Amino acid sequence: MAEPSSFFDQTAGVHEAHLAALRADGFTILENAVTADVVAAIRDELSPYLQGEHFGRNDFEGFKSERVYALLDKSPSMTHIVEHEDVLALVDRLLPKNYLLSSALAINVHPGETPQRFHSDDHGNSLPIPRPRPHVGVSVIWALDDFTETNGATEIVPGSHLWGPDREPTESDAIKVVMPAGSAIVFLGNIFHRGGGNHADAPRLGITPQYCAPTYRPLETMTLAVGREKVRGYSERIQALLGYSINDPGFHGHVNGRHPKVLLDPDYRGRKYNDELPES
Ligand SMILES: O=C(O)CCC(=O)C(=O)O
Repeated sequence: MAEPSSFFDQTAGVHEAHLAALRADGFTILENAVTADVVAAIRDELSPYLQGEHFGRNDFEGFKSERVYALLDKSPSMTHIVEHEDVLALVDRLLPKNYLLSSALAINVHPGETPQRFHSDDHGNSLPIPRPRPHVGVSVIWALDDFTETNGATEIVPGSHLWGPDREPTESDAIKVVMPAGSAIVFLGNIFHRGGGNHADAPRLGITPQYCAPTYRPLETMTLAVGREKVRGYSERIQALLGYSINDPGFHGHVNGRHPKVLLDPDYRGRKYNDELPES
């Protein structure tokens, strides 16, 4: 499989430009960030789960949208997007160290689906912090089909991460995220957005890995959702994102007083978060 290119290496300063866009507008788009081979491999691995059996159970999930969760338990190729180096380079700058993978799900929006309600992904609006509030998560939506004007492209409300408590989004505030398959929108967890309605004649498949600050509970309990045998086969970075990590300062995330990686490797003796501490 051809390696996806890193556009950050191609043009000096592109990384900073994406960060500036994220801070000002709340989102940025990475066009053609994985190859068609990666898109095809993920589609292939997901196809057994996209047979019309997992439609949403409420209006938010979408009665005409298939939702498949725990993707790292189902599709090994998902690692290409979950630990995509350009995405993580941005998330590294936007979330505290030791951030976690909060969610990784597929959303296949079928024809006839209606728009979702506007929402933010990081659940921070349930905190006793008035808007505008800091983001506590970063979301990514990868297009596995072209996202078009008509097929249910994500709709985002530019700048709404900076809005105060007296403003709620309306349809006219939103723009459609039109992008070719293999592209991704990266957005702050406190920005308003929604899945669009699909008026086309074919489904629209998107994958959304979401990352959260390590002090928040991930949406999916990844240490339970992804089988340990599968986790053993993943990179250290993915293992850490799934929760086999310890947060600094302190001891946040330990298992019986030990680093959770002992559950993957009983001989693991690495000490927590800080290389200067002795092994434990
Ligand atoms: O599928 C999409 O475009 C967005 C879905 C979404 O925002 C969600 O379900 O939280």
